[in-house]
Formats: sequence, C-alpha cells, structure tokens
Amino acid sequence: MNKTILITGATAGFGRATAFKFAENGFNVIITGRRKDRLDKLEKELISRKVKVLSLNFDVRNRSEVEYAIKSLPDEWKNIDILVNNAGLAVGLSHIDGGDTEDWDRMIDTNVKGLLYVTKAVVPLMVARKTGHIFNISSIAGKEVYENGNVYCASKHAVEALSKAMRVDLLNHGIRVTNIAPGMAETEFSLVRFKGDRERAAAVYKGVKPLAGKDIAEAIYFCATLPPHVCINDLVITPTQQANAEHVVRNTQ
Ligand code: NDP
Ligand code: 8X3
Repeated sequence: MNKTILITGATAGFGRATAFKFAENGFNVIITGRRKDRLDKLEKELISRKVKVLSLNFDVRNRSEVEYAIKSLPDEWKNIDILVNNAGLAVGLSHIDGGDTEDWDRMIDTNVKGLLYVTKAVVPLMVARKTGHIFNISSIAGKEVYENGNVYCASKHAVEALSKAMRVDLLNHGIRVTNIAPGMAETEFSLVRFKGDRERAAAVYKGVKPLAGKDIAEAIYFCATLPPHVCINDLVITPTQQANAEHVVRNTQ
C-alpha cells in the first residue's frame, strides 16, 4: 500500500517540490495552502503521476480551519506517515525599533503557532499507529541571528526548539522528528519578504547559485526513506557559496 505524506505550503517553493518528489516515488500526497487555484492546478499535475492526491485549502494560522481540515479527512487519508511542516514566511527586513508589528504577527502566527496547530491535529493519528515522521522546516535563521532578521530569526529559533521538544515527547510513540535548516533558496520566499518587490527579491541571489526547492525535496526524501530505526535529527543545508547567514561569496561577473 502506498504511504501518505501531508505537506503544508505545497503551492510554491520547497513544499511544491516535495510534493512532486514524493508523488513521483509512489506516495499519496495531501497538499495544503491558501491559494486554491494553485492547489487545484497542482492536484491535476500530481494525479498524472498515478498517485492519489487530496488538497486541503486552509490557512495554518486559523486553528479551527486546521482542526476541521484534519478531523474531516476521509478514512483512507487518515494514515499519515509523513508530515512536512513547511508553510512559513519572512515579512520585512528591518532593525527591531523600525519593525512593523503586523509583520511580526504574521511571522509568529504562521511559523510558530501555525506549525503547532497542524502538529497538534496530525500527531494523534501518528500516535495511534505508533509510527510517523515529522519534518519541521526551520532555517539557518534558526541557528543564528543576522542584522534585521530579528523576529523571523526568533520564529525559526522557536521551530528549532519545537523540533527538539517533539523528538523527546514523541519518543515513546516511534515517531521520528527531523529538523531541516536551509540557507539561501530561490523560491517565492524573498518576493514575500519584500512584499512583491521583484528587484529587491532578485538582488538577494545576485552572483550566487542558490538552493532550489528540489534540493530540499531531495534531502527530505533521503531522510524519509532511511530504515525506520534511523532518524536524522537535524540537517543544515546551504548553497556552496554560503557558509552561514553572514558569509556569502558572490560572483562579480
Ligand atoms: P515560498 O514562499 O515559495 O512558499 C511558502 C509556502 O508556504 C507557500 O506554499 C504558501 O502557500 C505557504 N504559506 C505561507 N503562509 C501560509 C499560511 N498562513 N497558511 C498556509 N500556507 C501558508 O517559500 P519557501 O518554499 O522558500 O518556504 C518554505 C519554508 O522554508 C518556510 O517555512 C520558510 O521560512 C523556510 N525557509 C526558506 C528559505 C529560503 O531561502 N527560501 C530558507 C530557509 C527556510 P499559500 O501562499 O498558497 O498559502
Ligand atoms: C531563509 C534564509 O537567510 O533569509 O530562512 O534567513 S534567511
């Protein structure tokens, strides 16, 4: 029987690439996100990979929407083997004294509270079966802070703490927890951070070959398909041209 993966934020970037990677390898896929048009299109594309696809249209910040979506899963979709807590974003880039509190709320509500709501809804299904694998998509911003990154970095530090805490709390239930901490990756991330400013978003990756969604999808697939007694706890992945949040070497040509 095919295994099932649920991916939050599958309408773009890492989540979308992960959906393709697992569908191409015979997993049934639950895709989620806020943009219904994108979910519908992705569902059609994934079904052509000859797997089952279910799309759930909800905002991870809305606790009752999250609870309802998981509670109303048809029985054949309740055996979730892998949860990828990927939905997340950075909004804005400014010193703490110049920060926009609405941006702060969006980041904390999505990256921390949204991840918690989804986890709380899905974990009982894994506990009941004494098996499961949770991936939390953190960031190098969860390992260190950089100037202007303050609240985004704090939200990803929280994800790091939650990955460690989940691993401890779920130990008795045979559930693996893997924290993934990517560096610079060219997705819609910077476009969202800079509120649609394409020029500013493109400048982030100038002179660098950044990670792509499929690089992260490959890493998740590798961790997920190791023998069941093996759990990769934490994976930091950067482009070769990036050493950490501050040190990036850029081609000048
Ligand atoms: P994208 O912007 O390309 O994708 C983000 C995804 O998250 C979209 O599918 C979006 O879907 C979804 N999402 C955002 N907010 C919500 C919400 N409130 N409810 C439901 N879904 C939501 O970015 P990435 O793929 O790059 O980002 C994925 C994760 O990786 C994030 O957690 C990000 O912080 C992290 N990350 C990104 C890095 C990068 O450089 N790109 C590096 C390190 C970590 P929709 O808008 O349809 O809801
Ligand atoms: C995204 C990477 O460097 O903008 O998490 O924090 S960074």
